[in-house]
Amino acid sequence: MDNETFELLRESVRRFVHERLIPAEDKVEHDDEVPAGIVQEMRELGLFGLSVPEAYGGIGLSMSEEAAIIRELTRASVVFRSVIGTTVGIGSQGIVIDGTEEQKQAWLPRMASGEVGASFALTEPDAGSDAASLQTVARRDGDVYRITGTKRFITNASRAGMFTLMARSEPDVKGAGGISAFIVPADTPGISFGKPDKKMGQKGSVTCDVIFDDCVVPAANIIGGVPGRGFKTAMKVLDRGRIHIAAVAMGMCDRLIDMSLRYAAERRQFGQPIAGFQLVQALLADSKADALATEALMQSVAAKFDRGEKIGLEASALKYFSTEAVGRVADRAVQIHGGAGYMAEYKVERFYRDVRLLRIYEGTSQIQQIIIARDMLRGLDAG
Ligand code: COS
Repeated sequence: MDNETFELLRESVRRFVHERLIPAEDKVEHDDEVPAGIVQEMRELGLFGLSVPEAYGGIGLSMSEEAAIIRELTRASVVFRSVIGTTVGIGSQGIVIDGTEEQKQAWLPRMASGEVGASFALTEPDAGSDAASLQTVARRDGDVYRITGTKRFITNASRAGMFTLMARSEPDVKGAGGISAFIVPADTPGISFGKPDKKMGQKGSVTCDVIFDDCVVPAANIIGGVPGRGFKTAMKVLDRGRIHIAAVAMGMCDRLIDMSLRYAAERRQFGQPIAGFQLVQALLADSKADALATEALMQSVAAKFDRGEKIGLEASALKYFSTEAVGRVADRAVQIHGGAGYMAEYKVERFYRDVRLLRIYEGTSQIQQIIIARDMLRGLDAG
């Protein structure tokens, strides 16, 4: 995208955040729902199509550009990002990265317009961090597969028009090699939903179990058309998703630092603004250092991704660092706000709870550490 058009997009997202999203934050928290009017405005802004290539009706941003827009968007409560998150990220990218031309044409334009939401169905009751141990079965039956299993904590499941679903299609192959990624339309008979999950934070984002009971899906719906490659597709999607999550952490760092700075400058104790005290300044400075380090790492990893280079280790390091960093920033924001930081009215306690999830979803901090260390050790083996 040329610079001028990109800046226009960034500016309209910035305006949307300040004029529409931040004023709606309390209502979303209270109602546990993002208003339909705001979802519609997100469609009109093209936010569902950020990552869909222009050839398929999207805006076709590079990863660096997408990260910048997501950073802008998540200066409002991260719940708003969650509305588009799975369609822009993990739900659609399997098709973008590994899909056949027919699959791209069939699904991407409708995702880009926001007509069809996409969800990513990998996690199961007994397969979280150990994704390759998933048990959902896809049994071949002529030209179709019959899918049976339960997926857990599936974001936007109830809003989705399709699932990118990982299931075990090769009964004789254990582990990762036996898994295929399927496109499962949400209106396929046999799909039902569990109760909406009650969560620590992120009120207004929707997650629940999805139960697939003998769902019949054409064999042509295997992403890329070749069975047994679904785990790799999921891992590629997550590599990219981890850069996107770092942008979410970045946006929330910006917001929390801004709130902390303003509060410290206004709040007076001992006859002066608390920002005048060096112990408060230390908290502000540490948060700024965390944010700048996140920004630098995010930009370099996104640029490397855009150059088509291998980024597995870097994406994990970025996700690990940025989400731990925003956790520290949120904790300091509560501390700077003192008693007010513990009170719902000031929103800091809410954001503190909201960002806790960032260290868990799309791979826990501990999984990121494992990916980083394994890659380092592989480098040693290879000499
Ligand atoms: N890109 C492409 N291929 C990849 C890959 C990546 N980033 N990571 C792994 N693979 C490939 C491997 O090369 C291997 O292929 P071969 O057998 O042909 O060599 C295959 O996938 C299996 O990889 P591996 O042996 O590393 O799998 P493990 O079972 O050891 O698991 C982890 C790897 C732990 C990294 C993986 O299960 C994971 O990321 N878990 C977290 C899941 C997650 O983030 N869940 C969040 C829910 S979705 S919001």
